[in-house]
Amino acid sequence: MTNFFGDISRIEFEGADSTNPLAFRHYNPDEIVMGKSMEDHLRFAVAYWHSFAWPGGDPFGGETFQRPWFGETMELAKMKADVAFEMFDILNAPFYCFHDADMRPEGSNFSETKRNLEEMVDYLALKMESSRTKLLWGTANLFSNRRFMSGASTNPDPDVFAYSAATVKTCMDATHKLGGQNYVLWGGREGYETLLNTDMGQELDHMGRFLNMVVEYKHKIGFEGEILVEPKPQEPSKHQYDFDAATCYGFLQKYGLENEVKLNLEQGHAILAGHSFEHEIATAIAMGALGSIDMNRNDYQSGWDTDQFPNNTPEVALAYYHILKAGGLGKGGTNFDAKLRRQSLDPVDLIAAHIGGMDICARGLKAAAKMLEDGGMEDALAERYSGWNTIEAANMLTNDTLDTITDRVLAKDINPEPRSGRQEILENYINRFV
Ligand code: XLS
Ligand code: NI
Ligand code: NI
Repeated sequence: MTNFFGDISRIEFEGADSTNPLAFRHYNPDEIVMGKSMEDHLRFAVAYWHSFAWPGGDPFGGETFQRPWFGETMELAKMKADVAFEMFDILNAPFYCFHDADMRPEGSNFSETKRNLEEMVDYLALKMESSRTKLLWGTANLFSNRRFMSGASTNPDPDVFAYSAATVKTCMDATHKLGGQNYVLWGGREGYETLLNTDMGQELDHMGRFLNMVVEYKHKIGFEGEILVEPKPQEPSKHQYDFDAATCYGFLQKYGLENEVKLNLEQGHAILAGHSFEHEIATAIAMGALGSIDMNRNDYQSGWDTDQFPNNTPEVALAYYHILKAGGLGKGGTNFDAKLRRQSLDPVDLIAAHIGGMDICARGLKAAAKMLEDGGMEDALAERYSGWNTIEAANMLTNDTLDTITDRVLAKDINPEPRSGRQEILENYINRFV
């Protein structure tokens, strides 16, 4: 066993008045909120990559973290896994998520890389036997290695398409073996830098075919988790094909996958797309495609995917409001796809970041539940749309035609009067709960 975190022991819930920096003030896993424990609502997951594999670089400088497990050997990969499970235990984390590349060293060819992954999967399976932390999702890193610089399934080179397909198969096998509840595809470099060298229609067809093979394989191996795609508008590519929830849903429909694939929505990606997080969540819910969330935010000034831990209760509360109203996260969860700031070098910073994120989400969840229990927003909504409860209105959505509607407008001299949208009153209402 490693002892990276020294004498930091299991983080406990101590209540809102606690001044202990290493305690939860709001996240009380067993507390029942709307008939379900907080733990079961939130389903927190630690992201293996940012917490244990990210070296603290930015565009102007490299590694600041210098973790003892950095390096491409199996021995170091196992040390990294040991430290990861040490932290899962300290946080009492119900889930974690990984990319293949976070947990295994790259081999000299595909077959060695595959072997390394399989050996690490066995090692993780062993660790999971004595841990309560389960796998929320696995995914393949098809964007860091230079072979993927022009995309994975959308690469003009069919050998990269093949390499990517084989990689995703091994990652789906790994996820299945570790009991993963979902499998995620984020289109890292599935997009383009310039149309001067890009056949967009062909690339989209390749991506559609690729995702169809993923779904086929899921059924073949009996994987019962959800397949999720993760929208993001740009970065690393200038234009990414999975721009936002609506774009992804259109893509899924075009390739016949709308009943097979759902969405993993990330708060920071919503901001990059010029949306609010709740816009993306509400869009996915309207399409029946909500899968899971990555609850890491961006800096509003930098315009960059800064992947910060959440720290804004009102924002998080509105996200959970929509999720709770739609019946919850299902097999999904709340993944912290979040990085420390690069000056936060100490092991305790990693723990504190997660405590803060979990507490903010817990506050948001409780606020959202109170709003729903109070019912003020639903009443206001029901009232705003109440005109649709008449037979005449309902007929317009079923039997009517433009002709019959026009006849009615003329016969009844329909002359609509605008009504207030009451936005400020509703904003003040929300303020009572956050
Ligand atoms: C990057 C994405 C990535 C996915 C997993 O911006 O958020 O971390 O969640 O590949
Ligand atoms: Ni992201
Ligand atoms: Ni993400």
